[in-house]
Amino acid sequence: MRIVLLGPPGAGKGTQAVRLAQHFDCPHVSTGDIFRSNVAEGTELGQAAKEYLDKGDLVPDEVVIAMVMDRLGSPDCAGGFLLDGFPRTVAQAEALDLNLAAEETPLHSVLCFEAADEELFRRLAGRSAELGRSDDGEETIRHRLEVYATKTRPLVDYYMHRRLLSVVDAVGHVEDITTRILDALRAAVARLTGVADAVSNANANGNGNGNGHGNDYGHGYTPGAEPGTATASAAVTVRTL
Ligand code: B4P
Repeated sequence: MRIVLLGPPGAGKGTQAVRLAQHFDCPHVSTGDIFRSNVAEGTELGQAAKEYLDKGDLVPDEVVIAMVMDRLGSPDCAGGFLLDGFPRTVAQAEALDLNLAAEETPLHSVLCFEAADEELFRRLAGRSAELGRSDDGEETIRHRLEVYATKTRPLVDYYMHRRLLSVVDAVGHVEDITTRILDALRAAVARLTGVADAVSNANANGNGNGNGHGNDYGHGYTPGAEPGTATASAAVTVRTL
């Protein structure tokens, strides 16, 4: 599957992504992890990203977009991927849409993790004590939550409008949250199957769209979707854990 994990810092995207990548046997593409390993190795990318990470700011779009598009072009992503922490801005989401539409490999689902700010603070304080991450200090966490609200939260509407969004209650035992996610993915696949069935019925009934090009559905597009937004067909199954 091609899945995006969205949510505020500390919502557990990374925690769940590891489990889901194992479940679906697909690559886990975490922009945060890529930046942190580049910082640790002292690469040019790491040097460019470090000041943003330390302040809790987003790394500039052009840097992140080029990095992720390059990663998604790798052969191991051809069969699906889990994007953890990307996109984080509308510009990143638009770049992703364009890239996937060009490849006719649209997203299957976007999962938005939700948890109250107090819970996020508590978790990130715990992570700070455990891992000593440079962006888990109290002031930085506060700033990252503001950045999420202004820059990333608009993606909820963006993906809802494209009928790709499922909201996941991210509070509870890690295993229970994974179960919720798999349920949400099953529902998303069922929705896509419904779209695919409706399309084949419409084609069988000769219900073209009258534009002289036949029905665009066959190219993975659906009415009401934004230009350049492809809709995944549902050749996907979601097993129970
Ligand atoms: P990320 O690495 O994406 O990290 P995150 O949002 O802080 O955490 P996540 O939600 O993955 O939480 P986790 O599972 O670790 O981003 C770091 C920085 O990188 C950004 O601030 C930015 O500077 C930069 N960046 C990344 N992507 C970018 C982009 N696209 N554009 C620009 N800049 C970008 O969980 C947190 C803690 O909670 C852990 O300690 C975990 O053990 C605990 N936890 C998880 N699930 C739990 C549960 N159910 N109950 C209790 N605790 C739980």
